[in-house]
Amino acid sequence: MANLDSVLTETRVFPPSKDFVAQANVSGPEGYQALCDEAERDFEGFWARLAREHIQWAKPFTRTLDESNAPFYKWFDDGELNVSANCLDVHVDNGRGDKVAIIFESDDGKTTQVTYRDLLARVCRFANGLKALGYKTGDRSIIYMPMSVEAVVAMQACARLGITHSVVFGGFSAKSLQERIVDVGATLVITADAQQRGGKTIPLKPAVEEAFGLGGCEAIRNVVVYKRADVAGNWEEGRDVWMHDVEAGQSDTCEPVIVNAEHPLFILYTSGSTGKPKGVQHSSAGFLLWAHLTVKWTFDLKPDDVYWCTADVGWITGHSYIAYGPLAAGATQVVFEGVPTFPNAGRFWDMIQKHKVSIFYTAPTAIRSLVKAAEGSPEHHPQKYDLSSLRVIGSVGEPINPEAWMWYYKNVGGERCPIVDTWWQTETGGHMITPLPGVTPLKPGSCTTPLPGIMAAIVDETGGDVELGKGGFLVIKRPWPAMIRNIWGDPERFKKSYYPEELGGTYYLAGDSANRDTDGYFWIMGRVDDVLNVSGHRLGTMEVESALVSHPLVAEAAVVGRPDDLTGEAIVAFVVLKKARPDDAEAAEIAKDLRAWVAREIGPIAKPKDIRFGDNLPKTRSGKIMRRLLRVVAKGEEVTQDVSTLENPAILDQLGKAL
Ligand code: 6R9
Repeated sequence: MANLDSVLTETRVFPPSKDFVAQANVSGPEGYQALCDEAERDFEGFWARLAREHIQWAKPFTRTLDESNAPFYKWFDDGELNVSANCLDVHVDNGRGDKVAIIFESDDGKTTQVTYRDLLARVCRFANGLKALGYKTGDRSIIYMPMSVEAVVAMQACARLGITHSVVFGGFSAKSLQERIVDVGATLVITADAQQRGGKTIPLKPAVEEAFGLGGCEAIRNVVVYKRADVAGNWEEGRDVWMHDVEAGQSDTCEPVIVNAEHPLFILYTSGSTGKPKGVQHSSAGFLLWAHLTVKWTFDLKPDDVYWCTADVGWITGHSYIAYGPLAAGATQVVFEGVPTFPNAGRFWDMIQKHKVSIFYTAPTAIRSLVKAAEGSPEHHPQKYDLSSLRVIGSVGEPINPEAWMWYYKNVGGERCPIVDTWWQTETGGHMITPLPGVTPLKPGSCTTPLPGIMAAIVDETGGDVELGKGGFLVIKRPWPAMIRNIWGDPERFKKSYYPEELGGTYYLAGDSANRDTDGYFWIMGRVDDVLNVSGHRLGTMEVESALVSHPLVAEAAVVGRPDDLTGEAIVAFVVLKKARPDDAEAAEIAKDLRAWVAREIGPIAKPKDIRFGDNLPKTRSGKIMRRLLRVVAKGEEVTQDVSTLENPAILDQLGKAL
């Protein structure tokens, strides 16, 4: 993770090459400055111009930004459009129907190509099928699918009908799935019989059955199942239906349903600082605009590029930078079913070579694991592959440490490709602070400078600007089109989480701390709330604590993060059992049990790496758990901080020594 030391000592700077600048969509400091100046001069005019240029409106908007009910901002709100028509029909109608939209590579290395014309036809057939089942605008669907063309078809078909989708990552448990089905009020689930990853077939539909078994899912009328592996399972006639049967006999054309600009395109759940995940609600027009525009700006997308984002559609990155942005921009993109280490650690490099990928977007955690893998198996080192097709490489999800950055730059980018280290969030809808590859001199570990129109700043706890070089809270001072619109069903929580009164109520509070160096570059330090970042996945400490406490043996639990070389942060849980503190052998058994329990409650990504048992937790006299002390203990360091408010200082010793 970037820390203050790296900010102060990182002096390497990598400017873009002249050749790159000469051909870039946003070119040179002048190109960037012109856009920033335009946004400063006429904020609404800037966004209105971009929205007119990048969206095909069924009914043009006349109002750009409505701030009357801030922070519930509305953008382009008397305009109307259809998102799927803007991702598919626009290309087919403009003579680009034969262009490949998706190169799909399966786990076992088979490749299929889908043109824009094919994709449109499939989306239409599926949308018609959903219509025939009675689904319509305003309904909500849950999509619980593996990486596949079908997942993109499902999302786009929902968008075509104005059905608000909520994608649940295939690695999440039945319990997490059930909570989301209930919270979002879904009437439809789209899933697959199984997923294929790392040479294994992992059933998926049984988790849906299990979710139903937990109750509260009675509103679901259909479970549509994509047949991926032909694994037999429970089948409820009348409710369950194969995806191919839904499409069968349907027409290749389906009139897109025109919706308001503010119509919720999707709701995506993410972790916050309390136990319950937040349903981040996104708009149609504002989201689409930014997903499209940032693909052009940040990735410098050109008609001949082959673009590959390795994220899963279960995360925001897979929404903005697989399912919507690249399609709106008319890109040819790779969609990959498998994992980076199967059949060997050269999989990514092999795929870049094979498909002549020119834009590659992945996460620091993947890079770090591949650095390690390349050391262990030199035959799969990226330098053994022809990666000369690459021209832009990107990073997302967590701070990238300068060493991993340098490795990526040298070994994957051939010291030729700019790295776009993109800072953004589920809530922001798209990139916010990132280098532009034809503009920004790069510093390893810094996400550099805000995109034009994004008024990012660092403030203190009262909302006052801090001087350069001093850390503080990262905020966005003005709204932007792709911003979160609400937390589904919980407007109060939306206001409290993102527009706290303490900061004046008008700044968007990102929840990250950051520092700005004397060149104005941003350095993200990590979360300031109780949110952990494990392998680029957001997890609330409260979420993991609630899962632990729901175990019959557990009386109390506190969860903190600890820096980890591979996963960025690792989860450390401090647990007090209802019975006496166990001896080492028993502790190992119970810890194993608790890990499996958390995997069942949330998903395997939430499993604590380290579980320690104590007679109690360090608490203040008023009973508050002192997490800052637990963070020190978790790192294996001596507590040197002030512990005078601590009720039971001896406990620190016990937890420090405990297994
Ligand atoms: C897109 C995404 C958001 C949190 C965010 C921050 C961290 C993401 C980063 C980064 C440093 C980057 N984060 N990108 N930190 N540099 N380039 O990851 O969304 O899952 O909502 O996570 O991830 O802490 O607040 P999400």
